[in-house]
Amino acid sequence: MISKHTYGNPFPTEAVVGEASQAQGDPSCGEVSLEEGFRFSCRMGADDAVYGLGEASRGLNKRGYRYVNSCTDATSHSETAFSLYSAHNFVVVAGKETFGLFFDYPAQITFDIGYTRMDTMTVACARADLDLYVITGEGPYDVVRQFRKLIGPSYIPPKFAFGFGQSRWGYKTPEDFANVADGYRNNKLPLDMLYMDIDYMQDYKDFTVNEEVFPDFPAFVAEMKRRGIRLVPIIDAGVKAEKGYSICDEGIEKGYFCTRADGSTFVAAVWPGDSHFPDVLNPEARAWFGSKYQILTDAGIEGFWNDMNEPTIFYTPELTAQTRANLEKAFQDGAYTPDMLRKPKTEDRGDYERFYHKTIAGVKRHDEVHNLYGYNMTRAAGEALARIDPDKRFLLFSRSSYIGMHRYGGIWTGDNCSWWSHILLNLRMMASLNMCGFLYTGADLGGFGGNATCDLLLRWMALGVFTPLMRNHAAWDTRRQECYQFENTEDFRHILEVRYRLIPYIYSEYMKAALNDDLIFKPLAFVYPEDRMSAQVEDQLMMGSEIMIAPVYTQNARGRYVYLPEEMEFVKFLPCGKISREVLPAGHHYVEIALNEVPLFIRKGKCIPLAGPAETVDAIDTEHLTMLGYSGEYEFYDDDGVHKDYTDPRNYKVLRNI
Ligand code: MIG
Repeated sequence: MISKHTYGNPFPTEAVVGEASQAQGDPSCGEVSLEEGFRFSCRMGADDAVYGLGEASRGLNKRGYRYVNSCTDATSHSETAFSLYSAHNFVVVAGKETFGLFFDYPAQITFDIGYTRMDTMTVACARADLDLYVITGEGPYDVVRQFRKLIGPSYIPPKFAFGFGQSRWGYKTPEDFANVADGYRNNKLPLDMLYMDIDYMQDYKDFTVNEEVFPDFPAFVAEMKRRGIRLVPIIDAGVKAEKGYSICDEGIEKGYFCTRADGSTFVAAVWPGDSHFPDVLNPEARAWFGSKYQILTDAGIEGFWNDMNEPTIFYTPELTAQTRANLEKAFQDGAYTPDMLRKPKTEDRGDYERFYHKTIAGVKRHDEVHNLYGYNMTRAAGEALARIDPDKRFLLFSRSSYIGMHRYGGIWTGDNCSWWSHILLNLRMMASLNMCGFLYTGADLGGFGGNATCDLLLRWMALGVFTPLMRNHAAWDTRRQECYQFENTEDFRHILEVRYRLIPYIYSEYMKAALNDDLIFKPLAFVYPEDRMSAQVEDQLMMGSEIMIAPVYTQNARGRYVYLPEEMEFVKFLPCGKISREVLPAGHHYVEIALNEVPLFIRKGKCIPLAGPAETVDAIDTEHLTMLGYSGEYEFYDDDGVHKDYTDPRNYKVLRNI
């Protein structure tokens, strides 16, 4: 049951596409106060768990912290982080009473989940203009599934996007890319994508390619594709302010950029220097900005990643002027302290109050609709790509998002670090993101910031084997971490080989989840609701309907403890190409897992398909699959991975393990 409680005059975020009955009065699961903005509170029982929030720090169970949903260019994803890049305002309280809450509100909103008082959850925002959806059901899984129906179907990428991708901020020239391609191909390391970070552009100008460096870009794209590698360029939110740059000129002429209060075009510095921000909340401007992606699809590009779309702002002229004035005054007053030179935190800069959008609900100051920017930038691309080639799927993912964006693209989880704790964070986020509709997601394997070590990357990739987006990405100033940079290339080859052998299964589970508004990754408690221990497990997930994953995330560990809610077959992919299998009874076990092994657990009575090794997704032979696990049947989904005829009954096959 879903009821919708409307307060004030909500902004049409277009997050919800399904039906909910309009309720009168406040929800019975908590108390609403409209005294200062909006505030919802409810008591939590000692054993209640709280799930959801999508991209957020900390555990699967979100209890015991305060999360500020305000899309932020988050430089550190530590336990202290209140805000990351996205705002996913959905939680499920699971306990004696179980209910889901979606706060459809486009600006900053705070979830205090047992932070101020351990037994109380309070969700508060500055304006009482929102729709609150309350979902009741049989348990947390049922509530999540109803929510997923409410927000509409998840984005479906092309099949090649399930291959492995290599990325690094700092690849600049065709030689840089060719060297990485050689590193993979010459070492027989599977690879489907190379990501192009901002340096491919001319002066960081969106939809341009540095023509001196890439004199014949379409030929380069085609040559890479001939080697089985798709190039995936980045697009940033900020458009360089430069006379003569057609995107800038056109946007100004048509009034498609965000404006200041006085109507002048808003300017702020990001990578290209002074930049304008496409007003993606204005449907006309959104269509215009989206149409520019065709410049690159015409060159043969089939996928994009959208960055800096919180939007990130380095400096505004206003902030610079104000800082200077403050400093001068402090010098005069003898009150200068060195920390005055430090840039204030995003939330203290006031930049989001300096510009405006022309939305379907009238002119809005940016801070009132802040959390919708990345969503609508990616929607611009998604809608445009569907116009450019209606039958074809494109790869598309974003850094910032709001619920609703999951219909247009995936997300990656941004600038993590080469930390062991971020392997665990990656795992937990997968389930939380799935609850909010984001199925095509993954983290920067090996870590974006900091220096990866060989063992960290191996362990992290053994988790990445299961994430739909499997990409190794790092910052320019870190140790190189492509899979051929370490002494034991064969171990990386083995892990990648396991990924490609599992792609038929991963793709099948992805498609079934996307087509049925279901989850790929679930907390154990969703599948074993009667089992008290399952509710405690924070470092294992159920994947699809057949398997459980339990990555090793501790340095120098030879294995890990794992909890089995029921009998399962413990499977290890060994580097020699063999597979070890052992039936383990329900309960706690210590399982040994070497650095170069990939573990998974098959649920009792279930089986999964397995392909032979391949170096690209296109080369996977799905006609000759073997089965792994218990004897039984598996419902296998497959299609050409390119077009959109998902409902063709021929896409489903029953595979038997005898
Ligand atoms: O301010 O384009 O999260 O993946 O490599 C940094 C450079 C901008 C942030 C992205 C990261 C990317 C980087 N970008």
